[in-house]
Amino acid sequence: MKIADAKVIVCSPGRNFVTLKLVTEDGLYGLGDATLNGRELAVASYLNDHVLPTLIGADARRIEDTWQLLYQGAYWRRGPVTMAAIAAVDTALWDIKAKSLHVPLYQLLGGASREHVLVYGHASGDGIEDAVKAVADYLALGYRAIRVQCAVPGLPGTYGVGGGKLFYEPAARHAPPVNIWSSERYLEFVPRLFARLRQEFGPDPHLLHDVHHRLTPIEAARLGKSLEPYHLFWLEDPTPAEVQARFRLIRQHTTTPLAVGEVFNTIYDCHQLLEERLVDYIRATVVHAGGISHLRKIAALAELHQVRTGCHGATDLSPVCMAAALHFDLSVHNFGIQEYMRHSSDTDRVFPHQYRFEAGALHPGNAPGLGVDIDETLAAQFPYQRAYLPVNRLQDGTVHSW
Ligand code: EZ4
Ligand code: CO
Repeated sequence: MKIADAKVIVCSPGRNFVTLKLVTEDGLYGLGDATLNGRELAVASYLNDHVLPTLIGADARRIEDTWQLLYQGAYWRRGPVTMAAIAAVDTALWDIKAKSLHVPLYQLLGGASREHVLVYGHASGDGIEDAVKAVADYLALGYRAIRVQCAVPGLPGTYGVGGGKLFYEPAARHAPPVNIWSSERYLEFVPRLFARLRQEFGPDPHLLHDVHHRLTPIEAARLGKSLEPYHLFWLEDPTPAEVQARFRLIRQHTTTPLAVGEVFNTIYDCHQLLEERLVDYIRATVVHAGGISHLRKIAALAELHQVRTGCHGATDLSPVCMAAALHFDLSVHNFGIQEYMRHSSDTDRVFPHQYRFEAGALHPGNAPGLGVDIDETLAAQFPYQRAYLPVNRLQDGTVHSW
């Protein structure tokens, strides 16, 4: 079963997506997501200029061997561009293998470990009462777990405030938007937000919050401690994780569960966090962490240390990645939760998919392979548009993590 054709499809049905399509000599094809928000064409070039010429004629059945060849064979290791490209190849090969065996992918990953996959949605507001209303709307849609972000009084453009839509779109065309940040104001505000939410909704709904890498470890410790009465499902990315040992300090001070890793691209980014049990959920996902093959290794290490998965699933991860993540989520024993931001209707039309939302959960469906396709004719009607993620500055102008 040789790979006969390979192409990268770049389209922008509401936002940019990079999709790899591998076709075998038997006429089967597989898809892989290669989208890296704000740096899309770098991955497209990595695939087109360097990887795809080496894949033509290769055996599509040798998934692990291909992964090792692309990882070790490049000599230059890790990094988001490389790993997104490898992820796309890996995902497309798993799609092909499952299609060739006429089974949904999760059957090849050990079969279903659960009936469906618990997901969380994104509620946000320009003020506390707006956020309360947004959470009520999500509960009415059947969600049982909800991430809540809210504009911090006195700060323009707080992360995660989506303007009442079911998705939050941070990337903007032409130039990076500039947000303004104050950790002092944020730390004073967030406990009041969650106090109000628990007062309104009681103990049942799972509530999550994303700090988006903005605090120092001791500030994060203070926030975790002050949120303990409101028992969050998780507090996400409290501090940047390039230095994994930073999380020891946070851990010494709070029992609020921590989730980290949406920007991780290999097991080497998180082995210490897992081995020292410094986090409770690992957020690495298919497209940015080397595909299904590598993500399974991360999950296996996490399982050893009682850390559960919580795959990234924002709108910039395409329906191809979402489908792949759902097969993974359904199969691994230590699944925790899946992020699920809805896509625009144009995106859903370009990527017809089998996965379905019901009662706060998703199921990947039982079509052979990933259960997701791409309408290439329609995709061609949405050409690439350069876009940038925002940048963040403190009130005095200093650059800060966005
Ligand atoms: O900002 O995916 O938890 N979700 C997130 C996302 C990220 C975007 C970046 O491309 O933090 O919304
Ligand atoms: Co996040």
